[in-house]
Amino acid sequence: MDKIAQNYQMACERYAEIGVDVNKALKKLATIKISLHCWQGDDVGGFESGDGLQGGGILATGNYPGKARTVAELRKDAELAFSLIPGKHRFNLHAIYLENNGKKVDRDEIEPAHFQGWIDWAKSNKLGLDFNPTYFSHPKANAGFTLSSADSKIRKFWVQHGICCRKIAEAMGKQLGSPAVINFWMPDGYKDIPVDRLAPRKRMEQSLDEIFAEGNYKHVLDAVESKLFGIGSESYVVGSHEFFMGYAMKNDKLLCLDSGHFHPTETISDKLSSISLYVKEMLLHVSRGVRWDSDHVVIWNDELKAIAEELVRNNLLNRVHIGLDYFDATINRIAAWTIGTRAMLRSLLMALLEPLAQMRQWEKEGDYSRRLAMLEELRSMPISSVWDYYCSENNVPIGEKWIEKVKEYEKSVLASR
Ligand code: RNT
Ligand code: ZN
Repeated sequence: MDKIAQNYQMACERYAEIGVDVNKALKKLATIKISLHCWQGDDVGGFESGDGLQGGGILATGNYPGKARTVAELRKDAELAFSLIPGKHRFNLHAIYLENNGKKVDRDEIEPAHFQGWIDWAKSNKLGLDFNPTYFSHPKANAGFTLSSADSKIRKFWVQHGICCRKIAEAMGKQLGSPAVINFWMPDGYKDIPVDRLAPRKRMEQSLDEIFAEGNYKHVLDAVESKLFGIGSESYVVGSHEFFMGYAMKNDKLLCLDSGHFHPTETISDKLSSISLYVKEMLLHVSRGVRWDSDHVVIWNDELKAIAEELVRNNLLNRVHIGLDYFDATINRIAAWTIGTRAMLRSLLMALLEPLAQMRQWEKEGDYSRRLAMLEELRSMPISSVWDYYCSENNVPIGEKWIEKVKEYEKSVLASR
């Protein structure tokens, strides 16, 4: 028996002592798909015109060399990331990642054909696809309002964009045999104090209603994402948490919770159980807020652990779609994908390795001492032996060895970009 298998054996015995079946946990883990966000690969630039990220209340900082400049490069980079992450997952595209063959195609004209290359690529890589309309980096978004614009021409333009995007998502979901989650996030808001907080929200509601009234799609899951504030929308964001929670509940949509979109001490982990009572499905944008920024690379911290615990403990894994959302341009972008996804999966594994029934029993009986003691002990149980075994079974590098693969690629491919 090799070392990995030996350590795994010992870990299984240790977990069995506290009543946890490791094999069962790994079987469950293998069914969980994470949606990797394409935009970490090129700092949210897209392939519309080559001008890169503009406005929209989000900002990618850093200029680490080697970012993907073409669809082909982005696919190659993503393939490397997927080869370093155990399991089969999904890829999450934005509308600005279309293939337009050098011709300008405006956002209200995009079609499934512009994403057929992505669909074919996903099929051959056994990936699911998710999608997002892009309501930023566009002259018609410069005034700070899109779907809630008071200018009816602008509002109509963006409604049409939403309609086009749902058609594209339907093509993705249908051809790949797995529904595409399409997430609506609009940056609309004011830098300074507005005197009419209601009118833009009414227009936003109307626009969304118009978009969702079009088409009867069977392979699309519509999600709406809230935000507290953005760069340039510090005082007011039209699509606040209350706005979108209400919209999702009323219209039977998925509510998207981005972990970087709340007050600094407010966590999304505590929201999942409550929201699960009122909306059927949710989308997560797992991210990491740091001071004003909502988009640092996800790491295995307490909030990530807590999110995974809530999903597992409340049996939400089949109702919550897990996507990642961050963009760091100061480190290797493939490393950024890999670090965040491996952290998410390890958190889920840790949550699956809890003696839940036992801890719930203690809680019911009021034995909070045992509950707290076990929660502490669980942190240093041999999860890494289980994780290493899982990686080896899935033919991906063990431990920190994946970094070497990224470094080799950096020398052989990224250096010449
Ligand atoms: C922005 C939102 C949104 C974007 C992506 C690119 O604050 O989180 O989800 O990050 O759509
Ligand atoms: Zn987000």
